[in-house]
Order: sequence, then structure tokens, then C-alpha cells
Amino acid sequence: MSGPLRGVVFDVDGTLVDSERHGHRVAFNRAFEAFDLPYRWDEITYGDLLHTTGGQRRIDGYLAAQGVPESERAELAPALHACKTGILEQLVDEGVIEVRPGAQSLLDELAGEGVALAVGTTGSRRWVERLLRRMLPTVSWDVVVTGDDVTARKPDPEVFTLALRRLGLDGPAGVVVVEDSGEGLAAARAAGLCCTVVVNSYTAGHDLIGADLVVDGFGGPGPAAAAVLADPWQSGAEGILTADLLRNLLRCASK
Ligand code: XBP
Ligand code: MG
Repeated sequence: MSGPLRGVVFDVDGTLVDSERHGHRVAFNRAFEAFDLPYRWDEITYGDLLHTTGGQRRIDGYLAAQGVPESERAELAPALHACKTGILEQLVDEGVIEVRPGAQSLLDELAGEGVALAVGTTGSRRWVERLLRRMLPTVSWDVVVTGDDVTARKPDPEVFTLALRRLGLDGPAGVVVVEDSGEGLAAARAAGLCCTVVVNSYTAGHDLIGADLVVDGFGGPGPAAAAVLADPWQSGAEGILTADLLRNLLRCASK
């Protein structure tokens, strides 16, 4: 048994849940429709837009690229984002957003071992809390940090440094971040945290240099095993994320 694993901070979108392609993107498009605007984000376009974290910033950046003046955007972007957030809550209630396979069993294992569990997401608290309640009702989170709690979003480390502070931890030692994207990885590294990246169809092509481990899922026994895409520490990862594997990553990374 390697050094103490004090806490694990989980990203939400693209990590714990498969939310972007059929959740957020659909909600953004329905908001554009509700405002009688001609914009529609197809699945490929949305993949590029995901590099701008935070839904309101994503809308604002897109509107700017369409030539919408700042004076108009200052009102339109927040209004569109509020509308989108309401639609996303409906999609959460309809069960459109699913938990990624294997995530629940890792959360249960960590909770069973008394490891602190935190959320560190760029998403808005309104839908994040609703989703955690509905999709992961048995998980008792020690800390939930959302985009509403920070001034700077990923790749800025603020989400993770705030999560550490709220966990009452004096630093990154003994803490692992589980992320899905290049922006999330950059934020974790900027906070000095060990980071495992669980890629999805939108983030498999992201720049993930510096990750302590890259897998394509949380994995599980037999056919549910995840592929290990990068294991710079030769941590012995074998297709399933476990508490002991995260401990081993910490041990390797702290050498
Ligand atoms: C990724 C994000 C989020 C969502 C949109 O979040 O960038 O902003 O795409 O949600 P995560 P909001 O850090 O969990 O990967 O519209 O609520 O911002
Ligand atoms: Mg994410």
C-alpha cells in the first residue's frame, strides 16, 4: 500500500458524465432557436468550441466570431446562457446525460476507503447539483466547486486550488485529479496536482502531454476494461481505475 491518498477531485463534463455532445450542445442549440437566432452547433463544430471552457464564454466567443458587436453580446450571451442552463436542467431530468461506465464503482471504492471526494467543474452550479443528485445520488461529496465559485476557468487552476482549500488540505500532496480534457489537465498541473485523464470522443485528440495516466474509460472487469493510452510512470495500469492505482500514481509522481 503506497502513500496516503487524501482526496480525489473529479471533473464533471466529459469525465463523470457524457454530457457535451447530446446534453450541452443540444441545450445551446435549443437556446439559439428560442431566441430566433440562426446559429446551430453541429457535433464537429462543438468539439472545437469546447476548447473555450464555460458555456457563457463559449457563446460570447462564438458570437464575436460571427461579428456580433460587444455591446450586443454583453446582454445576449448571459441571456442565452441562462436559457441554455434551464434547458440543460430539463435534459438532466429526462435522463439524457449518463454516468460513464465504471465511474460509480470507483467512487464507491474511494468512499469505502474514506478518501475525500470532491468535484471541480467549470459548469454552472444550478445544473451540476441537479445532475449529481439525480445521476449519482449515493455519493456524498465533501466539496463541490463549480464555475460559479471561481473568477477564472480551466485551464486556470483556480477550480482545483479552491477545491483543495475547501477540503482543508494544505497542498496538492496525496490528491489526484480525474479529468477528460487538455484544459482540465493544464489546470490540474498548474495547481501542482497529479492528474489522470479519462478521454472521450471529444478529447481523445487533445494535447495530454504531462498527464500521469491516460485511459479511454474508468474500465471494469473483462470486456469492460479500458485501454491505457499513456502510462509514463509504468504504473502497471490494467484497464480499470482503482484506488490502489491512483495511490501508485501518486507514489510514482512524487519520486
Ligand atoms: C466543461 C465546460 C462547461 C460546460 C458548459 O466543464 O466547459 O462549461 O461545457 O457548462 P468541466 P456551463 O470543467 O466539467 O469539464 O454552460 O454551465 O458553463
Ligand atoms: Mg471536462
